[in-house]
Amino acid sequence: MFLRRIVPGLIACQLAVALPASLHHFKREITSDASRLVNSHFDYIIAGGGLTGLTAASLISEDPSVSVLVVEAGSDRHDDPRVYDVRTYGEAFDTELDYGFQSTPIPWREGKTLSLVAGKMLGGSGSLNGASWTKGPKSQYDLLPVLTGDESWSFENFNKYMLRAEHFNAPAPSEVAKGARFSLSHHGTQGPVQVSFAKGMFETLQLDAINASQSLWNGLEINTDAASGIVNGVTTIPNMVDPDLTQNRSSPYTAFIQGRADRRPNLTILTGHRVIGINWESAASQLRASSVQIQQGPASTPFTIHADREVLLACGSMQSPALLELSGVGDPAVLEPLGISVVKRMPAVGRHFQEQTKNTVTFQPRSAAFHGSGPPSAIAFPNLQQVLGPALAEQSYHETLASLDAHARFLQEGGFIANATAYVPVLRAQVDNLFLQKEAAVEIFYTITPSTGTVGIDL
Ligand SMILES: Cc1cc2nc3c(=O)[nH]c(=O)nc-3n(C[C@H](O)[C@H](O)[C@H](O)COP(=O)(O)OP(=O)(O)OC[C@H]3O[C@@H](n4cnc5c(N)ncnc54)[C@H](O)[C@@H]3O)c2cc1C
Ligand SMILES: *[C@@H]1O[C@H](CO)[C@@H](O)[C@H](O)[C@H]1NC(C)=O
Ligand SMILES: *[C@@H]1O[C@H](CO)[C@@H](O)[C@H](O)[C@H]1NC(C)=O
Ligand SMILES: CC(=O)N[C@H]1CO[C@H](CO)[C@@H](O)[C@@H]1O
Repeated sequence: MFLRRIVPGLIACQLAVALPASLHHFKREITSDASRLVNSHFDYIIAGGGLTGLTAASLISEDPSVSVLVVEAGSDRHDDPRVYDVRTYGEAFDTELDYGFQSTPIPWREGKTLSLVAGKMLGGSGSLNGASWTKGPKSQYDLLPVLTGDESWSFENFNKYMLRAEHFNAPAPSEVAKGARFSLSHHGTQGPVQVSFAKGMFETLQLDAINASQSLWNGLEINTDAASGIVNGVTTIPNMVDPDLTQNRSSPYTAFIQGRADRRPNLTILTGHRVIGINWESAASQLRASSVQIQQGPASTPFTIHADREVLLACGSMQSPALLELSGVGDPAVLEPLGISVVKRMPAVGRHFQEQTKNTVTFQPRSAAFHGSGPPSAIAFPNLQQVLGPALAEQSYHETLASLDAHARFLQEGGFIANATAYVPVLRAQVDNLFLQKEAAVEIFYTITPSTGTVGIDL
């Protein structure tokens, strides 16, 4: 899941030679009023003020000699309890804080659709997510250099930045007694994102769940710190929340903008406006993103803001590709029937989308003594040998390998991927990682919800 979070996040459209810096400049502000911005110039325009957009805005605007504009479709909702109180997880879904995307009907779910939650507000999905501080397995990051030939995508390199983002608050002895475990060497302490164990950590039920996981999945060990890059095991995880009693969400907005980028006169955040297109200039057969079209609502008049250096796309994994397609970058077979003229042929744009599958099972426990207020933090990450048993895992491995080519063709025929032949090695690397490297294959998150009196699992 973490791979999905990082990789598609930031697409630098085009790096151009530095043009003279803008003559206009503004105080750092968050505004929904675009009147002064129409036709203005910024060095960098970031489309989307979610996790990626606000992180990039905070880092780029550290240099006072450049101007940065973030355009965010949603509004600033950091004072809404559905946003700042992570214990209300889920209450923002299917509300005005969520785009409420639906999948196409799924044949193998009797034609039913699936909801794809995506946050529509400053902070994006980073303002409504579960706030779990987890990382993917090191062995999976380390597949990226193998597949791309670029060493800079290794876990070790990624982890430098993950550590730099983090401000870890070590658990109190009382939290350790409830199962909080950590090893300081796997945490950063100087970054803006507050990472803390739940003050209202559930005790008995979570310790029972950890114990039950170990007896159910043979060989599942207690993982002392899932932030190490070793994920397989059962553990308790910290959350992106402030360490004080309020346990406010440490969101992309509160961590990267509020307090931190406050005194940045060259940073402007325009909320309540969508980027609806990128305008291109061509020079020496290179395309350069020179400005963006912006619109407040479907009935309002679009206007232009100029990007003297770069346009960065940070609209999330669903909407960044859509914006590229609206701007003429994609598969001609998709764009032409829609009357979009093709600026650059890139058949993979809008494909290769993988959502994290999720099922939730809840039930009423025999005793409603929850001993805590949450958020819940016990997770088991068994591997396939533990879930299936060694014999069935071995059999499934061979069956899966035998079906890879056909599966890749099925994905290409359905339009899910651009090129089956190129995709087989990617699938093979994932399958070998799960079966041979015995990497964690399932996330079993133990949910405990005092407000509904239920316990359960998300998996
Ligand atoms: C339900 C849920 C639970 C999750 N739980 C966790 C968790 O516990 N821990 C964890 O680490 N991660 C979790 N994640 C994942 C994490 O939140 C995302 O990976 C992360 O937010 C992705 O960052 P992003 O910048 O790509 O997109 P986002 O944060 O979604 O930001 C995209 C932004 O772009 C804006 N936008 C879109 N289109 C336009 C446009 N055309 N013009 C202007 N603005 C636009 C959107 O309004 C949004 O604010 C969860 C995600 C979801 C959906
Ligand atoms: C927690 O967030 C709320 C809403 O933004 C805010 O009013 C309150 O001051 C915050 N508490 C702390 C300690 O920051
Ligand atoms: C875990 O389970 C074992 C065996 O069922 C039991 O002996 C032990 O007391 C349990 N530990 C906890 C912390 O519940
Ligand atoms: C590029 C740009 O807009 N720079 C401005 C940043 O803010 C300072 C202080 O207001 C101005 O002097 C710069 O011109």
